[in-house]
Amino acid sequence: MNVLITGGCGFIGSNLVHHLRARRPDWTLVTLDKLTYAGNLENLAALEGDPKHIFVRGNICNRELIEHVVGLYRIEGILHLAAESHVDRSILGPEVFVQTNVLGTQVLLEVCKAIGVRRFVMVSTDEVYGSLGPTGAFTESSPLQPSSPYSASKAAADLVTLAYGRTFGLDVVVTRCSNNYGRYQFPEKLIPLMIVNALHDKPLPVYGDGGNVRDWLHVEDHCEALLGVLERGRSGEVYNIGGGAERKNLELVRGLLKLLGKSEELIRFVADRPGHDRRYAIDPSKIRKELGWKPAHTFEQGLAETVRWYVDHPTWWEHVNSGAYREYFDSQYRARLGASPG
Ligand code: NAD
Ligand code: TDX
Repeated sequence: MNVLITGGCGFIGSNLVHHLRARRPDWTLVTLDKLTYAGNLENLAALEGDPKHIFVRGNICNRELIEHVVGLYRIEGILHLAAESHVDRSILGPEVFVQTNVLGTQVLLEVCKAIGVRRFVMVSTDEVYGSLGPTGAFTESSPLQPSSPYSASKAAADLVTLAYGRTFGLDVVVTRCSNNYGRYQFPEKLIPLMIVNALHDKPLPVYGDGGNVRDWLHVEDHCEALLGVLERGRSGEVYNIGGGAERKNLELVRGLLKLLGKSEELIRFVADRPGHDRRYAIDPSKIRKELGWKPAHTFEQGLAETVRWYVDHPTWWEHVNSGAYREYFDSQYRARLGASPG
């Protein structure tokens, strides 16, 4: 099978490329990525010289390019992960989120329609469902109530995808997963940011009271689920993918400090994220029942391995600890600290 992975130099995308290479060695994999601040070609360095892996630098909004790539490599399946993915950035500047996440997805769907790609998998997020109270979990039929410009753009892309299935008969599937963790995650997201800051004895900014809950999914488990959906998911369906590991942010940050042997005095409570969803939890019964998928990693073991990976690979992330990135993180931190009620 010839598969196009959009966003294949990002966190989940690059883990997915490696996962597919190991699980389906006879497939031809084409990675298409714009290489924004979040994309890193180094993540795929191990595939250099692999005749069955092709890298194309490009923007999913460029229809001519996408048409050329899909035609040239006779693409049969698309795993669509390219996106602007950080909620805080979507609050600072929503425009590019609509451009890439909504319009870019529609360009890909148009090309699938024009050229006849066999299957399109839209990788979405549980954030499209909004926020939960203290109990319950999102199912595939939970209403869409996105809170941030990021999650609204993902919800829009999901709906456009499903509409192309219904209206034009395209074979589309949408997946909605919970928070991923693992190697290659850009250190603006909670887990890697806290690790990098703690390693430099910098403050760890916890938003609000730290009581927000996320349901953590190991990126390898997510990749295995995506392979199952690509091969066996039912057309026109939505599949929720969750790790079954709900943790309060503060509890998680304390756990990270313990693993790193650092003091809890590094924790700083800062102003909350506007529109901050209180709790996410996924009911993964559908994908379990239909595709036999379940997570293979426990959170404790997966987190310890992730911490070890960041400790062992400072060259992968140290560029974010200086220059423009560090200035951005520090200015965000100062702004939140200044706005904090406590
Ligand atoms: P990421 O930010 O690490 O990677 C995104 C990749 O997309 C980067 O390599 C970037 O260069 C590329 N990209 C951005 N704009 C592009 C464009 N216009 N054209 C081509 N490439 C472009 O994101 P991630 O965390 O790996 O997330 C991957 C996907 O999974 C996203 O669609 C995201 O919404 C979704 N998702 C992520 C999580 C999570 O916990 N990280 C959870 C649920 C869903
Ligand atoms: O410095 C921080 N302090 C803090 O308390 C950061 C960066 C985050 N947080 C909190 C906010 C959230 O409650 O930690 C939680 C996780 O935050 P993020 O890592 O920014 O992830 P989240 O907003 O939950 O979104 C992630 O999961 C769903 C991904 O970034 C999305 O792409 C995905 O769709």
